[in-house]
Amino acid sequence: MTTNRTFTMIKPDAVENGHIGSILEKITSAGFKILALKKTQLTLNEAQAFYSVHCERPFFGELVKFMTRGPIVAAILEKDNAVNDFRVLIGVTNPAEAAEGTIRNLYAISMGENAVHGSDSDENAATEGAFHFSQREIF
Ligand code: IDP
Ligand code: MG
Repeated sequence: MTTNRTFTMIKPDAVENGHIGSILEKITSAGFKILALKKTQLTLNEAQAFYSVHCERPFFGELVKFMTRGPIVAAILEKDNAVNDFRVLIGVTNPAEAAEGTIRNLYAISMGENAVHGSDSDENAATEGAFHFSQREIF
């Protein structure tokens, strides 16, 4: 089943560098509707839980430290084919290889500090959205 929803975070690097507005503009211009939106900051435990699939990877410690160092903006987005279309809009993980005009190409700094998160499946989009938002925060 496809939900037509995905989940994103504007990561601490992009928030620090003043890119919240530009990134939200790219997202809505690409046809995504914002169903839920908040600025928040992950605790260490929350970041470890959110990224638990990566816990064996060598960059896990660095990732958790980065993701907790400052506020993020979390959002649930809706569009036909949301998960795949959003991955195209943000570009690949390494901004040096991200296609021209993608959010990571425009705003990311490095493989780790890559401006935005995008869910990789409908199932993870639902789990990640529920991690950050209660039902009464989704419209
Ligand atoms: P994705 O965000 O494009 O789906 P994943 O492989 O799921 O990429 O990795 C999750 C996050 O972990 C990345 O967005 C990035 O912030 C970080 N990351 C991935 N690979 C590396 C790395 O080799 N060094 C440092 N950080 C990394
Ligand atoms: Mg991923």
